[in-house]
Amino acid sequence: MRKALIFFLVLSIFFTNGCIKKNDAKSDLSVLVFITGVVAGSPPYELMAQGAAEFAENNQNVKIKIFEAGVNQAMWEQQLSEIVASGEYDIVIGSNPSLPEICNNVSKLFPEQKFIITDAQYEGHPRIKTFSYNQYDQSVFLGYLAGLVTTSKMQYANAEKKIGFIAAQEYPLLVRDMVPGFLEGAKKADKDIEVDFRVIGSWADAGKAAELASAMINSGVDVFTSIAGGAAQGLIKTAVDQKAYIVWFNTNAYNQAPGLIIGCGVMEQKKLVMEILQDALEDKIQYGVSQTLGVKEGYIGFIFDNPGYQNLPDDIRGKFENFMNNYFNDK
Ligand code: RBF
Repeated sequence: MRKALIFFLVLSIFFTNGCIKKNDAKSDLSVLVFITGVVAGSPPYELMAQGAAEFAENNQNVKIKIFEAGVNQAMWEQQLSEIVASGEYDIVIGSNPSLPEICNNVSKLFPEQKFIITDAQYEGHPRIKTFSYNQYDQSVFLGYLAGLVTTSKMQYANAEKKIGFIAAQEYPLLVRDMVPGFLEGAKKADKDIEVDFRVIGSWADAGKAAELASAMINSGVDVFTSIAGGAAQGLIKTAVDQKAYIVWFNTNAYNQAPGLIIGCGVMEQKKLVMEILQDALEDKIQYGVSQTLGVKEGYIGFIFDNPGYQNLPDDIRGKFENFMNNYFNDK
């Protein structure tokens, strides 16, 4: 009888401990990836979706749901509220400068919900964590490369010192950091270079982007960049048809127009998303604070290892690599 009692006691301790351990370790993580637009054609969203999917593949206890909210920005807050209302997700992750305000509003209705947002800056909210990329850095070095090419004797470079920037929409990060950075970088190659800046008014209208690019080529632009999501396909098409060069933000796009896309930057968004999810799993996210990640931190870079870049004239590559080695160390 006593033996049976001890056996029962040991068994019950074993099971209780097991249960407590399971709850304490909080080994399951349910994640909503809230895409403020559509994934295809938008580097920040493609990289975020890839990072989350790969992390979930490697961690069976992590479940992700990728939700595309579409390009109608007026609908994003309501869509997010409706999903969060289910209470299904431990964290929501997203990537957009406009998300903190939206999450702050959603948070008033669902105060327990946690949000982690990249490409945004927001401090002081106990359930919102943000990471911003130093896009000024990337704009400066892509602008410098564009400046070297527009003033070169390359096949499709003309005598005008004019480069182009096509944006889907104006927003603070773009008008305060990216366009000025691009111009400043170009002026480091030649102080007389001008930037022709145009706005499409849509993240999806490739036809309008193509039209703008064509008009800009006619006015003397020979090197472009863009921040336009899927609409940037129109720029690529025009550059291929009418022969102009492109420097590309955030991701490897060299093979979309070989010989014309001559420089690609990178944002390490996939790496960051995987790190975020690992930290979330271990309950190590510091909510309420924002972190900025740039070249020095290893989250903004340039893809040298591609014929699209390697086939540029030696003197251009020499100057560009010198710039990359010195500029970010001296700053
Ligand atoms: N970037 C994209 O690549 N695709 C998009 O659909 C997109 N939509 C945006 C909507 C808003 C309201 C804002 C403020 C930015 C958007 N961006 C988009 C820009 C993106 O967040 C990022 O700043 C740029 O891609 C530069 O890295």
